[in-house]
Amino acid sequence: MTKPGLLIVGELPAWDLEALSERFDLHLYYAAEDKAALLARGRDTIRAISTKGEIGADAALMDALPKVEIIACYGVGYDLIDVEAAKARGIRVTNAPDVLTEEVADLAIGLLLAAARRIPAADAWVRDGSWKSRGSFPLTTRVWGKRIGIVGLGRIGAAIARRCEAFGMPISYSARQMKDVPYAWYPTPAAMARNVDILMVSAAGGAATRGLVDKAAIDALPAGAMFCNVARGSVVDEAALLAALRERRIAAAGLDVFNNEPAIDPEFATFDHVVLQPHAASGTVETRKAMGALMRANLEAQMDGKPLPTPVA
Ligand code: 8YV
Repeated sequence: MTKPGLLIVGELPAWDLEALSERFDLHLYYAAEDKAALLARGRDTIRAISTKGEIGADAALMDALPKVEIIACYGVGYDLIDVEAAKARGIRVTNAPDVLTEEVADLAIGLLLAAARRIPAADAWVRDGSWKSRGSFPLTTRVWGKRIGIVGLGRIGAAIARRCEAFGMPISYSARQMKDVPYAWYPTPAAMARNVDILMVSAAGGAATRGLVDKAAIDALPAGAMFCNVARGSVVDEAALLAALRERRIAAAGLDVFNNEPAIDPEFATFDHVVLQPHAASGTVETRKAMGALMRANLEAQMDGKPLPTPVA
């Protein structure tokens, strides 16, 4: 029996490609020099697309592959998949929620500690001999006990909040609706910002949250506040963030996500009070294996005519 075609839009680990190749005929879009030719070749046989949160899938891709039945996202955020276009074409969409929640929350706390305690700079201080030649590293900033405001208290935001409880941090959150949690609620990041020492962004991306952390929110942060984003660059007014970093109104920041990844605004790399990550919050072997397995389960369920484990459309 011929295997159904699967378009792999973004690079996946070898273990996923190997497992997927048992059920599918793989078309590696990311590796193809002539992408149009690859799509033309697969036009009649490609029945599924695997994509990533940071790549998505647009209507033009769907139109190039009229036999596609499912787009499976290797990630929880599917904001770059044109879900309306998929629905209009009868294409199912799935994501990979839950399996990465705790991992992303871990990196959020790690970024916060790394930025506040200047862990990368202190590491360099030891390596380059500054400890010996210049003495003690300059004093840094405390994290435990500081007031944190979490933008978006979904699965990941709640996992970050649980960790912050252990750090003795008074917790606030901004969300459209108040939730049944023992934390202070604000309807917007701007309303919350003046009352926190740390702003942590963990809201889903997409049109509904574009620029949610606006200039008003960033400018309302107390002088010396800290900032962290493990969500999407699009959720934050990046020009306002850059201005606050430039003027050191934000004293430390940990950023995993940006606009225009991976060609991010080069000014971020000029700041010594910012710790940068290459959109890696879910990037452990354990979690990526779980994400890959869930994506495969969705793809295989569609081919077998079974209910999809984690559909979003
Ligand atoms: C990426 C993410 O998808 O899950 C998400 O929404 O942003 C990440 O987990 C991951 O980098 C896989 O490409």
